[in-house]
Amino acid sequence: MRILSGIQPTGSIHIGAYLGAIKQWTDLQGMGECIFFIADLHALTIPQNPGNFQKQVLQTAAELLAAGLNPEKCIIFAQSQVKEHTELAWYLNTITPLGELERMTQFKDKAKQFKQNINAGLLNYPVLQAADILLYQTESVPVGKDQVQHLELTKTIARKFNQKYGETFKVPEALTLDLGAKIMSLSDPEKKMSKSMPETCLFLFDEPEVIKKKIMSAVTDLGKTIKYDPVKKPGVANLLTIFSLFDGKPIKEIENNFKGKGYAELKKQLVNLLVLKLEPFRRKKKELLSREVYLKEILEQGRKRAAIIAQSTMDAVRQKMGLL
Ligand code: AQP
Repeated sequence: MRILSGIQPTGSIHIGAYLGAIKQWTDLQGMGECIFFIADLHALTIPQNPGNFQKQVLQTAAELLAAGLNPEKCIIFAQSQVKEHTELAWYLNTITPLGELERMTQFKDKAKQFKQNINAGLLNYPVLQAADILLYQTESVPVGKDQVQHLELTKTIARKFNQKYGETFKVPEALTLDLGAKIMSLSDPEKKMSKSMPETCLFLFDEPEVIKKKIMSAVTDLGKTIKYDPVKKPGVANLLTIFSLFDGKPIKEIENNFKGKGYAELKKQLVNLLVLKLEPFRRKKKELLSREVYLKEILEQGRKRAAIIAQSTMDAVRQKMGLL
């Protein structure tokens, strides 16, 4: 089975992306042919500083390795290094209805957030994402819940291409978790934890004092009972989800352990758990950041392996479309 997913180099990895997607990636390594990439082309749809961009990509590579990706068990590369992504995106653009792109929730959110820069790339983002996935004949895409709508569009595009030009692409499936597919913001538990609002995120590499500050000030509610109820108690439910996923214990058991105890106690124990569990990530990231040559070599090896698969798909695509 071929498994593929990506992450944008737009900031440090937060526990939302880790629990929703990257933890799945590390668990899937070795179970199939895994391809993970740094989506630097997608990141260009919001303003980036060219002087710092390369460093951001290398930092994301270091963070992915620190989070548990193993280059001996998966292919890791930077999206812009395999030119076939943009070529296929163009072809797919020609069969993607504009209306489908305009109704994408992420486009509508980003267009509101970046009013001064509603560029065509922001609208076409899901087409590039479809190209990323279809280029590798991917079967399974481990992602957070926020990406499911884009995955549905990818399936529509794949079917449309196959219908129009003959069977070419595998139709992929999203792989989302029952628990953790959408980790919520610490300051507004009705919204997704998101790195474009860094103050509401807990990053995988935050120092103990920062973890303490962010968790102790997480928004809960006026009640007292520690109960998993995402509708009535979204803040507490979010903290319980994070607790359960890092501790490996079912939510029910955690609820029982906190019977008769208050929110402050839940937060205190969650801080202790996170300080302990995140320590190896911090340590590995520091070590990897000092090894720039090694990081570049991993990305180069990944590029070479990815390019072989990408070129083979593109030979078939060009032929099917009747190009020279
Ligand atoms: N809060 C989340 N809960 C669960 N999964 C999440 N993912 C992101 N946020 C959460 C999943 O992480 C993977 C990488 O996502 P990305 O590179 O697209 O990250 P992002 O969406 O740029 O990160 P943010 O924080 O969501 O940034 P902005 O502010 O741009 O919206 C994906 O599989 C994603 O589903």
